Amino acid sequence: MSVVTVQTKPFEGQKPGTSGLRKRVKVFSQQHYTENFVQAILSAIPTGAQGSTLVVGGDGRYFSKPAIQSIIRLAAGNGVSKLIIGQDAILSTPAASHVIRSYKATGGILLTASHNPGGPENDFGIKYNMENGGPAPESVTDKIFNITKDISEYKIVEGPDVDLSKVGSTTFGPLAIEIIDPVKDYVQYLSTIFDFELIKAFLQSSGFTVRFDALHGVTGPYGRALFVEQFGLPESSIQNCVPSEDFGGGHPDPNLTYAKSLVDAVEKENISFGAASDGDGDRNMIIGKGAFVNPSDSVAIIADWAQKAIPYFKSGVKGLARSMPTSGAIDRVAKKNGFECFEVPTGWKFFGNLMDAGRLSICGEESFGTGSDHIREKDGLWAVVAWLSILAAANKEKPGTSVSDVLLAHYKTYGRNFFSRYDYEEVESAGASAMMDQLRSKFTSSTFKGTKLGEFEVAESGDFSYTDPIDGSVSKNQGLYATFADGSRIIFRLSGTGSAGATIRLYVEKYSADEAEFEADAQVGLKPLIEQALLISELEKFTGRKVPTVITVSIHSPLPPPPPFFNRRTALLTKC
Ligand code: VG1
Ligand code: CO
Repeated sequence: MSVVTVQTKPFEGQKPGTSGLRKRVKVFSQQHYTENFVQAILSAIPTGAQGSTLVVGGDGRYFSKPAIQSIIRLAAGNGVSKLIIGQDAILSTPAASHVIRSYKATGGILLTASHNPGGPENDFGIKYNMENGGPAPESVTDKIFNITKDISEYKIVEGPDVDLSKVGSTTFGPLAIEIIDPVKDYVQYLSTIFDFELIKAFLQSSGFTVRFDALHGVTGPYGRALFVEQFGLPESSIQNCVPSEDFGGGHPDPNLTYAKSLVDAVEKENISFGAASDGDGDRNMIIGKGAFVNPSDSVAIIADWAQKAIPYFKSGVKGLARSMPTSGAIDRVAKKNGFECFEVPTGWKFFGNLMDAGRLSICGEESFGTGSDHIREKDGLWAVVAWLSILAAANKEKPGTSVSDVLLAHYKTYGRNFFSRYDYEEVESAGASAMMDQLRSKFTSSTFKGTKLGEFEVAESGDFSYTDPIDGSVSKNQGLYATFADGSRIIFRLSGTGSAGATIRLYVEKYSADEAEFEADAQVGLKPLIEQALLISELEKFTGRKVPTVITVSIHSPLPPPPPFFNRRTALLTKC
């Protein structure tokens, strides 16, 4: 088997976004498209592809199988020593992060478009993770993009497809291949972080019931291993746990719209605890009967309970962090407990340096992402088991404590950060950019401070810029924010994970220490703020959109029924 050099031409737009390159399958399946991008990744590996060990896996979505065979040929052509591949091309994003770290690999190539739908008409994605197990920083993704802009050839070794269905070792020409069980190492690792025996005893003895929904994504086998095999729960405690290439035709996004069958089951069957995960297993949603845990609250609550409920944190919490648009609930936990707290741009890649430097233990994003320094990706099942640990600990103190009780107790101690996000998906790119440009000129003007938007007086505003405290790298233009005199905020940013057009995200937040408001509907309290945001942005004028495609609301109500107003798609629905 000898190395063959294949001539190619650059494709436009191979720029990795918030988390890798995401495009329609039709785009990825063009001749040379995937090969160009993978060659750019291999050429951009800081220590070189030659002699490296790479982990390869993903959420198993449509097009993963041909893509992985291309990666094998390219890896061999570029002198990679060894590939560690999840059986059947499967490895959840958190499990891949763990495998990279525990096998001391050079990095990893992850085949996923996360929560985006899959199938021939939908999305595929590829991203590169570094030797710390975390997503490549901007310096590396910029290098990848630059290479794609003038790539003229790539190197492969030709040969037959490799059978990925059996665990064990094989070779492809000069390349060693190890096919691993995608679930075993990860579940074993979680058992060292949490007290599985305690959780099991609580679930077996308290009458507390659980339903986990993998939404046909990659976490199905992981969920079965945890809930059925480890915690001894019945089969009825899991649903949609067989991974499918098109996620059963659904949208593997754990929110109250796409995990509706879970929400309905929790309400109708009186289930105490419901949880769901996204296509690649890094996001999570936590609900109880009549209660939805907003992700910004979830990370704050996990941080608050960590030392007493999770063995991994018994020796201490090093620091906390959140992405900029995530509500300030976690900041309050940090302040009370004397923990350092960081605000980073959107995207998990910004947490890694802080973790590597030993300054960050627990962090999260408002977009259903929660995690810790046990790996370098957000981790859906980790968050679910963290919540079960909290509930086990809370029930030890006071039997009968529900998800709803945990939420209310938290608000009573810290007050409540009301939060909502409006998404305007697949709007025309030019209009979205023009809207952001005019807003940028307002938000960055020196005269904006002190002006009034309705009842809200601007205290601070700008285009968020982040200087990494560890390596000093600067990330500019990370979102337009305005903070008002009463502490509330509005934020606008463009999504970096969409595969067509532009998606505008509007985030609003308001704090209340008034106990009488703790169970209120966030949508009502946030309305004046949302109105001002829409006025100042002139969103309708620039985009033609009257209503968002998705609304995520932070709401807590101890009374059923919770949906359908939590997070809904309106008539403008374009994707499903
Ligand atoms: C979105 C979320 C962001 C998250 C990213 C990847 O990015 O807002 O918080 O880190 O998705 O999540 P954007 O640029 O579209 O707002 V995942 O689970 O899709 O890897
Ligand atoms: Co994901």
